[in-house]
Formats: sequence, C-alpha cells, structure tokens
Amino acid sequence: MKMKKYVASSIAEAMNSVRAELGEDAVIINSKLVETKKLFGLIKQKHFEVIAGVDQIEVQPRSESLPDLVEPKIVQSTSDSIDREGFVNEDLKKELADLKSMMKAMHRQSMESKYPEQFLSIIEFLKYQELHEELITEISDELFAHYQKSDAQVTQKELWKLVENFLRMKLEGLPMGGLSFERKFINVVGPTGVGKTTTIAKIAARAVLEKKKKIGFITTDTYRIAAIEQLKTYANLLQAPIEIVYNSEDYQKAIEKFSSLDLVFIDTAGRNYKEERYINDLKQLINFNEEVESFLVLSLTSKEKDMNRIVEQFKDIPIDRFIFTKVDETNSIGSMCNLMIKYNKGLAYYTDGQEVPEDIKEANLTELLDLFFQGEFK
Ligand SMILES: Nc1nc2c(ncn2[C@@H]2O[C@H](COP(=O)(O)OP(=O)(O)OP(=O)(O)O)[C@@H](O)[C@H]2O)c(=O)[nH]1
Ligand SMILES: [Mg+2]
Repeated sequence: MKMKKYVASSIAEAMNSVRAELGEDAVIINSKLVETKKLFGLIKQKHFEVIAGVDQIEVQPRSESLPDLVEPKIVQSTSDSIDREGFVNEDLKKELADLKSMMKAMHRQSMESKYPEQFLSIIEFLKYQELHEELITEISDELFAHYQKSDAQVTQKELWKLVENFLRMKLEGLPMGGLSFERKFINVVGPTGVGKTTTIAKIAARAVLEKKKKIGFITTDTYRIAAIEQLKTYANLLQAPIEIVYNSEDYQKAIEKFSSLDLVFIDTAGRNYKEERYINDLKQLINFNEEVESFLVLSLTSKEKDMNRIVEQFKDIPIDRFIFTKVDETNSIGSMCNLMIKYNKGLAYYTDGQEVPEDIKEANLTELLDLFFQGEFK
C-alpha cells in the first residue's frame, strides 16, 4: 500500500489533495486536528493531518470475484479529541459531515465499478427511483452473493426478482390497507397543501358509496374560509353533516352530536410543520384515544429531506399509517419505500390525481411493488 501524509487548513482541502494524488480508491487511515502555538502560546494555529493510502494491486476485471470492501473510516478519535479540547465549532462539524459524505460517495463509486456489468441497469433504476443509498448497497450485496453462488450464471430476470423479494421482505411486516372500520374517528394530518381535504373526500365517498356507512365531518381548519367551504362542498355532495370546531369544547360537542354515525372524518389545518405550536394545538384539540385512527399525509412531490423532518415533527402524535399523495406528479416513488422502512410505518392509501373519488388506491403490497418496478421485469 502506498501511504502519504497530507497537511491542510481544512479537511475538505486535505481530501482534495488525497483524491488528486491517490485517486478515488484512496482510504483514510488516520486523521487528526493538530494545534501549534506561536509567540509563547499567544497565537494558536490549527491544521489537519490526514494519512491516506491506496492499494497498488491491479484492479481486477469486473466479472471476477471481489475482495471484501472495507468501508473507508475516519478514525473516531479525531472528533472525540476535538470535543475534549473544546474545538468543536459549526464549520468543523460541517467539514466532518462533508468529509463523511465524500467518503461515502467514493465508497459507492468504487463498489459500482466492481460490480458485474449486468447489475448496472438495475442499480441505475433503483437510483432513478430514489431508493435510499443504503438500501441500494444492501440489494447490490445480495445480488452479488447470489451471482457468486451461481458462478455468474444468472439471468437479468432472476436478478430483478431478487430485488423485488428484497423489497417485499423489507415491507411485508408493515400494516398495509385503508380504513380498518374498527375505529370511528379518522384523523388526517399533514403539512400545507399536500391533499388532506381532497383525500378525506375520496375516502369518505368510498365509505358511503361502497360500504354504505353513515358518516360525518369535523374540520378544525378554521383559518381560511375557503378551507371550510371546500369540505362543506364534499359534505353536501355526500349528504353528510359537518361541524366546525374552534376549541376542545366544540370538539366534544361535535363528538356527542355524531354519536349515531359510523365514521367521522376529521380534517385538520395544514400549517407550516416547522411551527411547534401546530402539533401542540392538535394534541390539545383532539383526544387521541383508541377510537381514533390517524393518518399522516405526505406529498411525493416534496423533498425527502423535508418529509423526514415532517415525520419527526409528528412523532408525538400516534400516527397509524402514511398516506402518500400526488403519485401522478412524479416518476420516482422510492421515497415512499424509504420512509416506510425508516419509520417502520405502513401505508393506508396513495393518491394519483385530483379526481374525487376516483384517484385513490388502497395500499396493497403487491400493487405497490408493481408500481415501483413499473413493469421493468415482467
Ligand atoms: N396531482 C394531484 N393533485 C392532488 C392530489 N391530491 C390532491 N391534489 C391537489 O392538491 C391541491 C391541494 O389539495 P387539498 O386537499 O386542498 O390539500 P390540503 O392538504 O387539504 O391543503 P391545506 O388544507 O391548505 O393544508 C388541490 O389542488 C388538489 O386537487 C393528487 O393525488 N394528485
Ligand atoms: Mg385542507
């Protein structure tokens, strides 16, 4: 192994030199923050020392067996010692985060270049679907294990089937399916404009038309006249009563009024999820008990990073399942799977258009997988 020490004023700078000199396959062997003092200790200077190395063994052709890949690691003591000495500042944290993601990207690139050619279209597809990077790595490793076991004699169809089985295994333990009809109150929450009210109208219409349920609506969205009118229109079409609720007393009264109904749909105000108060207000207003089934609505047109934040924001509310909307407005639906797997939460419905009540599908694992693979290997 060829090794070299790099000294730079930032980790990013050191990494640039490492990549430029040793190439993409370089691994970090050690890194540390070094402080030097000048003028009797009055002036302190910080710099980074990075020791990097690269194997000088010739790269194996793609189809041959792979050596075990070692994930490049930044030696943990670096950040510890920084913590101890009280040097942690935002810039440093950011640099470490950048470095980590850079190392991950390098690792991924080196992995891809070593997978058999046959895998590449599959990996490309999974990336296009925006499936989480870690899941793609897990899948690729499974494919590779199978590839080795069968002495490289695998068909493309077999590989796709393995990918499908992998996702099925990840998702099959999660609850899938629409209303349980065991709980009377259906509470729908989520950020602004994702399609909460429209989705409620779709689910409610089905409950009336297909299941002949007696339904009612409660709206807590009292901020905008238009919001109340929107739900009223649907309530009128379905000839169902609607109550507008401003506080918890109103909420209690509405519940009593609706005591003879089978199902009550609660539409909540979509507000900026970053507002702490929003979640508190919801908790104050709605009595989350065993009679309430709660769905968190997320739009697939949102960035996954934001969706993650939203889910975390709602962690104090007992969400039963997700509803994903606007499937028709995107070509990549991996984030649905990412979120379900990450938060161990199932799916009630997904919606794919503005038409009420047509554009909604009750979640079902096989159909979800069909949607994901888009007939890729059938
Ligand atoms: N393309 C598409 N549009 C949708 C879908 N679901 C809802 N919409 C549209 O998204 C817009 C917002 O829908 P609403 O139901 O009012 O959303 P909301 O979450 O209740 O909004 P707020 O109450 O303002 O927070 C409307 O124009 C809907 O027609 C869907 O599945 N696909
Ligand atoms: Mg609404």
